[in-house]
Amino acid sequence: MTFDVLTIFPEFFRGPFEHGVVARARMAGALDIRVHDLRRWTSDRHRTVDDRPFGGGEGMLLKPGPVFEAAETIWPERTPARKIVLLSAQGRLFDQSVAREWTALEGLLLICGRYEGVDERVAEHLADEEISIGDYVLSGGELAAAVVIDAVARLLPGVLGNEESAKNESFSGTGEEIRLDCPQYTRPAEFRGWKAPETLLSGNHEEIRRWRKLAAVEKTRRLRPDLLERRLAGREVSETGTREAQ
Ligand code: 9D3
Repeated sequence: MTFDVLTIFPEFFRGPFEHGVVARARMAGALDIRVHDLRRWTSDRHRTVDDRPFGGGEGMLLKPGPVFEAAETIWPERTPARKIVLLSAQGRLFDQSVAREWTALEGLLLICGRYEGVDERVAEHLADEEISIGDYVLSGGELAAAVVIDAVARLLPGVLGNEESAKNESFSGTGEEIRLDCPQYTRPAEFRGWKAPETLLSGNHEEIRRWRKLAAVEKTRRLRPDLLERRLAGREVSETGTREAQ
């Protein structure tokens, strides 16, 4: 799968994808990440990518011209297996079910918003989707693009060494068992007077299994009661523990 990123801060992406799972997957050829400097598609002396909003108001917006030109150069052809995504604070919420859906794509082109936003014609006439990673204010789409790439890339075949480990974790499982991972402990068995649960040291695998299930449900109730309430309310729930399109 190929990820193309369109940004006015291409240097931003040096760090996140040069380490860890994504870096190894890249070297193994399981995925490709190409970062493009939006200013490459400007033609004026100052390489202008922004302008003032019509009707007045604070701040500047990304102009549509360079964004459209860039997208049309990067992908001269549109196909259903290639999605153009605008990252913006107004977008539909990104979650694990969206990440899973996108693993089926051949390519994702991620457009990083900046300044006060992006000319709306990008959302209306260029992007297939407008996506936010959560209800908080970032200063631009770059961190969000890195989050989306990480979440999708690690689900691709051949990316995680262990194909199973992507499944047995928080936010997966069937609609019957929506809960977070259980609490986990490692050595030492006692640390600063705090003991690891005895059951986990007992070697009784049946008891360990029951303890883990109970501890996971309790922790979910404490930190994410919303995940359990969705289930009790009997609303339709996807394999990821998130509600599907309503
Ligand atoms: C505080 C400014 N806002 C109200 C006037 C609008 C606004 C403009 C630009 C809010 C955020 C941004 C920059 N954010 C993103 O481009 C962004 C984002 C985010 O802020 N939160 C969650 N996901 C994303 S994806 C892109």
